[in-house]
Amino acid sequence: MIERLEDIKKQAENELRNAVDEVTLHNVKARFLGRKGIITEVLKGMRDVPQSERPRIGQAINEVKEFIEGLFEARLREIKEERKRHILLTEKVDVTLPGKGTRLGNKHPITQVMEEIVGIFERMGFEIAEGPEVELDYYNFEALNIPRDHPARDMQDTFYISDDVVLRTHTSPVQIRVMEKQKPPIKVIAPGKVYRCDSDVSHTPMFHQVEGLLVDERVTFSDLKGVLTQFARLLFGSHIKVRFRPSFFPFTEPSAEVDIECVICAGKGCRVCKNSGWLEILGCGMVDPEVFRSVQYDPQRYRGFAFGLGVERITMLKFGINDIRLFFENDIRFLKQFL
Ligand code: 2NL
Repeated sequence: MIERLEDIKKQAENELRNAVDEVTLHNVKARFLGRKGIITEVLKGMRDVPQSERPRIGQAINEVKEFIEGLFEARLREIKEERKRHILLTEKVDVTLPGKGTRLGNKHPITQVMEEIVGIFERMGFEIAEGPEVELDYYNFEALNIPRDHPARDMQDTFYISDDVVLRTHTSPVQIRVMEKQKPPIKVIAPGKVYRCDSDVSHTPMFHQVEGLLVDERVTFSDLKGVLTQFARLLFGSHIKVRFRPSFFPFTEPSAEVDIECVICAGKGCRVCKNSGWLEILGCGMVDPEVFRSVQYDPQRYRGFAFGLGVERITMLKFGINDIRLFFENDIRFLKQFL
């Protein structure tokens, strides 16, 4: 019996020392100490041991059990240590490597130019006004003296929500709403999205506009020329040449369009300026008395000037972009060129 125990002890020691992972180690332990293990088998053999021998044999069995348990715990610690050492050696981090770097985004070019334009007029003392994009036909057309048979009112040009509701085609209705609520002096700009049923290289169904309105007693066309000339110089540089060319709008009289010397060819004539040497940047004029009557202002007492510009068009001129659709494709390679 004692010899049998010596053999078991040697065999267990040999197997535990050779186990290189936790699973094998646990399996070895189970084979010797488990409920159906070798030691349990040996204990069953105690029946055949004479009474006088039992304490001695029992103690010997316990010693082997404790030896196996002790060695098992020791090996388990060794295997865990070894794995930790292996991880530290193979998975070490080189903290001196350069970082991945976070790429910064930037504002959309339209937003940048919109903010620049709004900023110029804010510094001149204009207040920002906002209003609904889904607008009553009354505010979008009727109050602006745009007649029922005007082409802008055609289904082909305007998105109709119903008979008397449209997507605003300009931000002028915002200014009509301001005049309805406030008495002169009025000095506002209305930036925002506008909608027209149109789509090609220079038109998209949604685009951005900035309109401006100044109303007071004794406002003149010279005031308009001064404000808009200064605006063009601040936006395109103080050297830029500006001209006012007669035009027509239903809501202003007289009306004009403002051109700057072509920024592409410096006035020599090219494709962009259609060989005229000039580029149109905005439309403007003195507020038509009919518009003042719509908002119950006395046209004898008050004068005003107004203007409107397309932000996409100005941005294309400023950055030399030839297709308006690039603004709406959101191709990161295009957008990140405008930092
Ligand atoms: C253009 C021309 C213009 C206005 C907009 C306006 C607004 C009120 C009264 C009178 Cl409330 N006028 N706005 C005036 C002249 C021209 O826009 O070419 N826009 C892109």
